[in-house]
Amino acid sequence: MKSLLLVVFLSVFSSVLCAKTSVKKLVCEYHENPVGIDVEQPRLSWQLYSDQQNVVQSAYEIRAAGSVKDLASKSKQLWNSGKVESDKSVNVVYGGPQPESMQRVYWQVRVWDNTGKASSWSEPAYWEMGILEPELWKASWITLPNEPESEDSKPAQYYRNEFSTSKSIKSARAYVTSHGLYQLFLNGEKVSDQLFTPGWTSYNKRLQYQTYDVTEMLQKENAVGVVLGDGWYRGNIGWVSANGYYGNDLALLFQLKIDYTDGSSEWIVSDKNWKVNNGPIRKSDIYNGETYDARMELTGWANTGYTADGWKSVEEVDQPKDLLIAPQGVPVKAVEEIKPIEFITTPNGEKVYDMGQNMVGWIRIKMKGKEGQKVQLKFAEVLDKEGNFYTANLRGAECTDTYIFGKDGEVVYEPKFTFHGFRYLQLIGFDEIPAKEDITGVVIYSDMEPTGTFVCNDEMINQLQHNIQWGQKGNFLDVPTDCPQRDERLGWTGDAQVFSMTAGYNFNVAAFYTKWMKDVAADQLDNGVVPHVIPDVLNGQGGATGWADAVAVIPWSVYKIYGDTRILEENYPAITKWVGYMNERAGDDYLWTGDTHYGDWLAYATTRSDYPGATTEKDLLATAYFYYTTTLTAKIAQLIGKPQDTQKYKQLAANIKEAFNDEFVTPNGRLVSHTQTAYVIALTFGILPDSMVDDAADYLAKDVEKFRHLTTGFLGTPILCPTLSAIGRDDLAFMLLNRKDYPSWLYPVTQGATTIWERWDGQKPDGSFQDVGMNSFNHYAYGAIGEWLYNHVAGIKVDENNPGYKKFFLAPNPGGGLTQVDATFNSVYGPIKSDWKISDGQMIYQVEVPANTSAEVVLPKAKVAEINMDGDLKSSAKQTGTDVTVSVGSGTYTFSYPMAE
Ligand code: RAM
Repeated sequence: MKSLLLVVFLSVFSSVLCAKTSVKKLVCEYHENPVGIDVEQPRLSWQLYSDQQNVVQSAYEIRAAGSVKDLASKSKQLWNSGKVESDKSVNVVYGGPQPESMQRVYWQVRVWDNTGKASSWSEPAYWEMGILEPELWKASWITLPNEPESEDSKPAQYYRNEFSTSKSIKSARAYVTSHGLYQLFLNGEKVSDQLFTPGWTSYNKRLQYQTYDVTEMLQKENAVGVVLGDGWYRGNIGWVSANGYYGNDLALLFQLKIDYTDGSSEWIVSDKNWKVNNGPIRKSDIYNGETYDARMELTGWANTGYTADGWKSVEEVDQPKDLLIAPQGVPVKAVEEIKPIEFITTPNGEKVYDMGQNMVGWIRIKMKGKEGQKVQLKFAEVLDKEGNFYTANLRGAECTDTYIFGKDGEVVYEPKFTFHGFRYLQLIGFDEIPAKEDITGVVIYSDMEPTGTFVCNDEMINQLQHNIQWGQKGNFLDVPTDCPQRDERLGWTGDAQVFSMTAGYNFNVAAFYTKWMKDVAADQLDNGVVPHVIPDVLNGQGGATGWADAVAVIPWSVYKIYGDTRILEENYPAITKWVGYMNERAGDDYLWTGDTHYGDWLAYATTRSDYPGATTEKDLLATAYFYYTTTLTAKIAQLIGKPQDTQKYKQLAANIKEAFNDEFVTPNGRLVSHTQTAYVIALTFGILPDSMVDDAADYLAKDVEKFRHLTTGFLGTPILCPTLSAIGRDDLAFMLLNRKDYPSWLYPVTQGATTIWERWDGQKPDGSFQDVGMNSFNHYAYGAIGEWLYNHVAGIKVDENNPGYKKFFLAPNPGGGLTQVDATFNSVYGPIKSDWKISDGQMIYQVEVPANTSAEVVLPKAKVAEINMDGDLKSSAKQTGTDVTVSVGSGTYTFSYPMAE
């Protein structure tokens, strides 16, 4: 008895001890301990953890100082927020004195929960400012003088210099950027795992530099080396001018600040004393690949003591420094590695490795050869129907890495400044085919934090989810691209906007989009037109409905997912300019007609004479999007405190709505374009009068019932299942999800797809292909169904009125024969879980709600009296039709009940 009491006492005691809330995951501007930022008022976020239920933050205190040690010293702190009564734990604006260039600020936070108990102080975190004043750029832009003219790609450039340090070093930072791509080496070592630096921005207006903490890498005698490749700056990109869109000359800007322990500091900068040479990388082109001639290797070039015979003196060039910015996005890295699954000799005799996954990056290969021997690696997404290596869909992109051996023997090679989108690797010119172990697929993408998982009991749907996630990995390479393989790979706005909510389930995309939206604003034309691709490399072509609207839709998605209002404020001028443009094009009748658009791009089409395809009139789409973006603008104006604008845009929206209905809708709710896309757009955008919604919903349902398949393209597809669900036709939505014949989401899965295809029938059942002119097998747009899988099928749903998942819905919707779905989403407050399972008619629903949030659980086909749940939840359970809703605070909960038929 005594011992039992002791156990009870101990467990109560320990639960009291654990009951304490802890504070973790401190981030600044969505990054953990970022070094080199230039956000003037950085925002700080943290997460609360507790093993108790219903935990809410009632207050917080932040303190900041110049060192960890000074955090606790009131007199030395830079800032102390004091105890702030607030439940805000995401994006709290730093309120201390404006940090200076290169200043590091340490911070920590403690919170009080709703019982008034204080947490301990969190572990310290920090951020460090970059270079805020252009005058602090002490380095000169340097370049290779008298580079020979060539139509073709030119060799990469190697820059070097040496310097010594005389005293003991406290800290050292390198600040680096380039025209073209760079890789930085110190004393022969690569400084960072970041790839494709300085990243891709609207180079003529915004050019990123990176900051590296190199304190540990410096010695007494040092060598700095930088390689520059063509990249997006002067390589082939877009199709307006094949190469050199931003310029024809590569250039480097490098400066290193060394702080010594005696308080003095020193700058090492790029200037006329640097030397430059060409080396083994003879070509480095994103589309065409890399050519590496090992006979021209500059062994030891980035180390001290290298003689640099034959190197030239650089030329200093006058290039702007006032457009330099610190990165806000997510660095590209080699995030994963995969191994081939099979070696194939094709009917044509090609030697091919199958990597088993359509991936983006390159191959690292261990191989043998003889001096002067040339071997080539070629890349393809698919094999043709005979099983041969198929590259026609890469269009003009050569996608070939060429290696020439410098001497007899074995080498390990991987390229530096190119990437390929491929599943199959062809080996050409080898005497001996390297073994499987010697081939590695290096998978590169913006290293976003994975935030979502969706797993169900249907393997084909799981494969679809896998394909959606790999589509995102392959196309989130500093900018959201349409595809990663052919001579395109551009930041297409339409694709990005339809996919943005899905993207935000799979990975944390807040920082990624924050950066890209700045390029959208930078490249917007004076008249408000948003270019089709961002960064704009098509000379300002733009202004297409559903594409240009990315300017409003993506900030709105980021607001919903992360509760971020700053992105709304920052993009508001660009958003209103775009609405202004549409308004002008529409004119007095509020109908936007007659302009050129992509429309419901790649919608279902046939050659059958009695049914040519599902063409939705572009004027209808343009006017509908004009309405939708105007309604978003009204909401955004409201949120950022512009009530007059809210009224203005509400009125404009009302005018467009009236005009739309007069022009495109019959009195019985039939749309002039009687297509699935027209109906889902009209219903989801809320452009129809209430009295017509049921009729329009009926038309939509009848159309789906008639075809028993989707007929939608880029604009309709993302909202097809959501709209069917919203009108109460989950049966049809699941029917479409489960369909395996073309056109459907699962048809590519039946064909072995490992990414989302650009077209519903990229490869036909007989193995033949769609039009080679446009047939990517890694295009994420149709993957936008992912949002519905997460928010409807799994049930993790954001509440737009309480953005960032401060309050959200857990509302699963079993259907389509699924019996189990397990989903997670790592929100800015912490992990959310929604797992449901039906067995023998019994529903078991397990959820997790992070601390400092709450959720409305919606249990389908339930009766209050029949639900097993925590006793204290019963009182809040409400029967609404066939559902029961229960309000829950943070914690984990299980509900089980017999599901009504
Ligand atoms: C194609 C792109 C992209 C699409 C445009 C309209 O070239 O691949 O996906 O947005 O066309």
